[in-house]
Amino acid sequence: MNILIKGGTVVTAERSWRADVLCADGKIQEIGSDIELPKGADIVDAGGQYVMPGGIDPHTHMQLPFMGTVASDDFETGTAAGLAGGTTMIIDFVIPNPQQNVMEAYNQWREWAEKSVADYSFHVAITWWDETVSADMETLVKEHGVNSFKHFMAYKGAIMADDEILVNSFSKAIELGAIVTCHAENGDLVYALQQKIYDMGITGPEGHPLSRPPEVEGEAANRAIRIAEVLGVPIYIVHNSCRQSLEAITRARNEGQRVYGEVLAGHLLIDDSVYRNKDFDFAAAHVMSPPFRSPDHQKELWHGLQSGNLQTTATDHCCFCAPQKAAGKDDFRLIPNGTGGIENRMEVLWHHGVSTGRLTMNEYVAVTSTNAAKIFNIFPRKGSISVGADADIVVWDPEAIKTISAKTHHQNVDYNIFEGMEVKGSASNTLSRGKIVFADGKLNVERGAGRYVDRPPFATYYDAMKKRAAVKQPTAVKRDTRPKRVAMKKKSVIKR
Ligand code: DUC
Ligand code: ZN
Ligand code: ZN
Repeated sequence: MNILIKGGTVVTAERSWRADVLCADGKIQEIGSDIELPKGADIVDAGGQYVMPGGIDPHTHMQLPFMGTVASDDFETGTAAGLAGGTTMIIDFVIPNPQQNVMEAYNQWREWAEKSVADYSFHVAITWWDETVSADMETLVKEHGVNSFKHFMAYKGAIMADDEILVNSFSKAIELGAIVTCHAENGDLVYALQQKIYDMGITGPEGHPLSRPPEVEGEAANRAIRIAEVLGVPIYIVHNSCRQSLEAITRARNEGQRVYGEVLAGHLLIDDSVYRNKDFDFAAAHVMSPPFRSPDHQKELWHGLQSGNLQTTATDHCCFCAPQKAAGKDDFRLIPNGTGGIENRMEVLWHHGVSTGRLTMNEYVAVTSTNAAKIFNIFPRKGSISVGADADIVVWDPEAIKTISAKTHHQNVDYNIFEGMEVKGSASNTLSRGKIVFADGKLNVERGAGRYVDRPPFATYYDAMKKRAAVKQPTAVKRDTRPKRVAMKKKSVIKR
């Protein structure tokens, strides 16, 4: 089926211009003025609207088995909710249990994701280390289109990666041409603080942010960045929530290090007062890690996005319903960590980013789509409106007004962290590889239509880095260890 998107303004990360866009066989076939409607093609009237690359959410956890339960949005419902909000691709995470064979976990996640209705890819978490993990990293990069490995510096006793694992995994990643990513929180500190706060008698959700102060995040971000610096590997810090981790990123970037930072829509727009709400269900619904922060941190995060020190926006979409959250009714440490947001990221960022003047439309496209495509090496196939790119497109109505609510959202969860927020601007039509999957407020998706997206390694950059690293290696000092007498004798021989 061919689709002609007619009369809109195309907005990319670089520029905006009036053009029609013709999609055929899942790709963008032509961009130009007054393209004639091909025979049999459908038309999308984009008059007065913007035609942008579909959103890429580089950080989601669909149906994640976590903290004794499983995230409620699976790959089908979660990717469908994304399409309803203009997000056409996710990068989710394979998270092996410690000691679990990494390829086994990868294959398990691939199977779970087969029901996706939008395109997807996987970062793979390194949660333990031995020679088989190293070999599996190689197989994943060389044969399965994985170019990013994730490290949880928190969740001690479960999936936490200590410094030894970071060093081993980062070293392997640079060898393979992969990027490393980190959830930056000092897991030992979190563990100790959780115990201390619980022992003080603070057992409710208000204990959650107290056990994970910003310093815990800043320390871990800085540590990971410095380890990456020494080993020469590019690093991406996920869900920066505070000034401290942003400072660590900014400092390293100013020094010329290849460091990237992600911020969640939730961290930009929701503050830590939610944890002091007396209603357990409400407060627990907001328990995620790192936690929501005070407004002064939020202001810094916006500045990070505006300055370019943070390049991507995500959601960490990982939903748990009230009965699941109730596991931590008497102990905040047992509340499953996670919140949703994939359906609303594009609209809340437009409303609070573009409409407030914090971001230009082109910057908006960069931080919601294009930068993620570039950092994870799938640009221009994804994240662009260009001939030959996948026709993952959102037609954006800047005048549409809606109030976000769990009553009307498509996410499979019983609350919405943006509940009651009125936004102006939202997706009117979403195209996934050239098919209209959302229009007139309705989804029209097909289970299993989403495709796995291979992400090749970063060969050129890494070859250069390896050469630079080789030059930087200290050369061994050659010493004449022979007894002095012999050396003297030789000297005299040479003289003659
Ligand atoms: N943080 C969450 O809140 N949930 C899933 C994993 C994570 O790091
Ligand atoms: Zn995380
Ligand atoms: Zn996450």
